[in-house]
Amino acid sequence: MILTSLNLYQYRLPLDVLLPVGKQRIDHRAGLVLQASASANVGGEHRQVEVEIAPLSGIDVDEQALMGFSRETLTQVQTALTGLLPQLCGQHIDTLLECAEQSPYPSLAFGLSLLHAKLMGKLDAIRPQTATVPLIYHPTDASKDLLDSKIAALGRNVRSVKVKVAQTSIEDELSLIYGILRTRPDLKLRLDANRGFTLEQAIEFAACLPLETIEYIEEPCLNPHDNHEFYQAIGIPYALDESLNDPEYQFVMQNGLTALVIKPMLLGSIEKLANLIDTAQSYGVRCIISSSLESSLGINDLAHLAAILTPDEIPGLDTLSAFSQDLVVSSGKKYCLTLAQLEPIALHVIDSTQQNDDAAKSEGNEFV
Ligand code: OSB
Ligand code: MG
Repeated sequence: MILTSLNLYQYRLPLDVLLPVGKQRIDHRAGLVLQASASANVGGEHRQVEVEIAPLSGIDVDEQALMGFSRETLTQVQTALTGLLPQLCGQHIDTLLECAEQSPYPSLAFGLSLLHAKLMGKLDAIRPQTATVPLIYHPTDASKDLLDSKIAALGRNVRSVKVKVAQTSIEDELSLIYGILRTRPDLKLRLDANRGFTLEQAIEFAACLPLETIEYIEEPCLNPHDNHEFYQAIGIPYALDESLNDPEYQFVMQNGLTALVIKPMLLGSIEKLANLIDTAQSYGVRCIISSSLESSLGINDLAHLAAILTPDEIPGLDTLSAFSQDLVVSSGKKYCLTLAQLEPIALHVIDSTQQNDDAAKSEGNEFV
């Protein structure tokens, strides 16, 4: 298949409630949508697909730079893409994979590899994972009643919830956790400390937790080298999230490591993700595909990818409720922005002289 058109758009969506990015909060999300068309050489099968490319960087509600997630900025990715798209137009779709492997930007590598997978129809064949793990956190403005009603409203099919900890005080957070378990004693908890505790604090906090209800705690310690000692002391297994964002990260099995929280937009190409998942699972470590706060377009693709890459796990994709509108793909919100409503950054159509003979024979008229 040959890439026949590539169109790049920018989006910016306000959030109805603040979303946590580690310990920081954001009130909007911005990113890119890349739309590609491709045609088969012979037979003229034609496909058009879109992907979201949205590095998790930028500024938080206090105008501080977001730290610890994407290293690349949206502008860097946009500049890289603007240079790449004219070269890609007219090329075989496998060129997308070469560009993905060469890109220094994980968000771009992921986006290009996803574009390839979607053009190949690889995401169509599978029903997306619809179960999710509700995310519970204390938005600074939310009352306790609001949180209580969210917990009471959780479906009976919900088995686990993810709770942000190391955000307020140990007392408040323990009372939140015990409150959840009082309402729903059947729930298992995935806690996320985002490296917010010293080793001593992590131990003090975890010592007060009902052990058997905790699936794991994500990044318990400020210094990840302490995670293993945390496990020795308390016996609650931990998961890695921020650690995977280090470009030098290599999987190493450690005592107490039970899961990797995999955020594709922060990590890179699907091939790289699949290799990491294979390695981790060979050590019995679970892999939980998770949101980097993408819009409905990106989340929908992650739900498909999760069904393919981690069919036995429920992904962590419960971050759409904060979005005011859907983007390109409906998740059931009242408004769904279409590409026509977005700001185009670059529009490329194959030049008829670029087409090879086969493509010209089967699809020629379409490109003039
Ligand atoms: O701390 O795990 C985090 C989203 C963006 C950035 C950081 C985090 C998250 C999430 C996603 O919590 C939801 C999930 O993992 O279930
Ligand atoms: Mg986390």
